[in-house]
Amino acid sequence: MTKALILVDLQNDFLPGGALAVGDGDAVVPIANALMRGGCFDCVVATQDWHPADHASFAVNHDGRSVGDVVQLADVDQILWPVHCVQGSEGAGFSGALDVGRINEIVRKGTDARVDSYSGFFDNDNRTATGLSDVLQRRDVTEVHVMGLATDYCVKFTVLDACTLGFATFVIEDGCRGVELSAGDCARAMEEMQRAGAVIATSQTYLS
Ligand code: VGL
Ligand code: ZN
Repeated sequence: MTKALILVDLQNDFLPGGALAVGDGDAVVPIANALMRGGCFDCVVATQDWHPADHASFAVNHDGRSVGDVVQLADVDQILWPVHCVQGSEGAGFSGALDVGRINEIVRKGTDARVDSYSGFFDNDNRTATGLSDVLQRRDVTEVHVMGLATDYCVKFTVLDACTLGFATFVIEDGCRGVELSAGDCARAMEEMQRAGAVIATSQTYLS
């Protein structure tokens, strides 16, 4: 068994005060640090939402549309978001509290202006791979343990793809926080991940 810890989008824009803040998002950073220091994983991979300024998931890039509207992008429903995680910006940077020195690989996603990428593995149209699966394969990873932001978007789609790709997949529940646009989104996301074959875990399991 070769185990990877996957840290999803622990970036300033998803933390309190950020452009697309996830409630209590900063609470998961100490958990990520403890897990990295715990020595339980063979490698640590961090994903980074990394959009060009003209990205089509930004409401400002669509005339007459607002944040929360849904449009069609590459034939899939796309929720429009505030401008966030623009390549090279402060908001796209990792949390200053994150122990980035322990990250072995960084995979960037959402770099194509025309299509979004919630999953760390593939664009939302499922046509283009980000490179995460190659990184894991190169390191002979068989088990992925996923935590981060946001439960109901990037964590969920990363976990669902990991299951589809055949990785033994674990979600570290207390290491995740969600956007919760509608009440119950995070609970539904956890159920969906579990139904797809992911095991729901807590950070305690790794730290004791
Ligand atoms: C995310 C919305 C837009 C996420 C990224 O990291 O979950 N959510 N871009
Ligand atoms: Zn994004």
